[in-house]
Amino acid sequence: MAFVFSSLKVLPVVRSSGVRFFSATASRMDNVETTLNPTGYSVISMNKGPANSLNMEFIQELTQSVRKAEGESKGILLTSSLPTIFCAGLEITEMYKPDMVRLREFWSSLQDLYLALYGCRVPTVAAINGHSPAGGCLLGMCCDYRIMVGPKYSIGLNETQLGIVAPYWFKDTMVQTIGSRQAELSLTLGLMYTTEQALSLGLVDKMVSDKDEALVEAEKMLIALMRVPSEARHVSKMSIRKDIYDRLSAGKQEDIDYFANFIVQSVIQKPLGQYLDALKNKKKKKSV
Ligand code: CO8
Repeated sequence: MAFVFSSLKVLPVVRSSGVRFFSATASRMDNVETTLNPTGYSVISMNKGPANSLNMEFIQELTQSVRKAEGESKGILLTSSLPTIFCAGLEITEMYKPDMVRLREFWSSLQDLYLALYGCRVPTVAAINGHSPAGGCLLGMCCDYRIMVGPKYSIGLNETQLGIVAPYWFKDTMVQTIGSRQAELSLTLGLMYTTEQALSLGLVDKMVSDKDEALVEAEKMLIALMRVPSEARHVSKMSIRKDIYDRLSAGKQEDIDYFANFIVQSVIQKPLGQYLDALKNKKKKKSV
């Protein structure tokens, strides 16, 4: 049995593994729950049913949560409150027949989330407890270490399967994670990998059998990272990540312009609409 501190009240929380997981409730937004663990790190849990798809408001909540956790705690554990989905990537309806003003703000918000997480000053570990396509995979790759539940879930940058193209900063982050050759194969084919495949490619660092185990392993890695002198750890991390981080920081506006012009082309809108229909029809097929 473990305990959750809520408004200074200690509340018991039972975990199926019996792991003692002490935490203090810090804040709750519409779709993001953040708890402060007494070990000193924040657990940021995405909770936007049914799939944690990233619409603009959710993205902004996540950025706020990451920045707050970075300022107020010693590390971040990113996970999902949903049972089988870590994050379904970008909310496709944000990009299909979009309102142009919102589209630009949506993309700017995503850039901010990326920069906040990718360059985060405190250690970040993703406990990927379900499917993690496209933008979900990106969130995982932004973290310093990835633990994924297997074997049944999938992860990858599948953008080309939707008829869209992973932006250069998605691509560069993947190249940095799994190397140029595998990233090229992965992006051109729009591959989704099983947890086992992702592990063998280095797309994730550890495979576990359930979420409780993922949380335990994530805590171990966070403690190890938190023990390293923080400035040296962060400067080392950014010495690897700086080029991608700086290129996007300096080129945000140009990237927004490119995205906004790209996404509205009929050659892009058409397959996107078809993909969206296929997603919706999947439910109808399941129910017959
Ligand atoms: N956007 C909107 N709705 C979604 C999304 C999404 N990304 N993913 C799932 N949903 C919805 C489904 O339509 C469904 O809605 P409803 O209940 O109303 O029918 C609900 O969420 C649940 O989905 P499923 O029934 O499919 O749930 P499953 O557990 O069977 O499957 C998956 C979960 C594997 C996550 C599956 O939903 C899936 O594959 N979703 C699509 C994921 C995807 O392809 N995302 C890519 C988005 S694009 C992106 O992130 C980067 C874009 C970069 C743009 C660059 C342009 C230049």
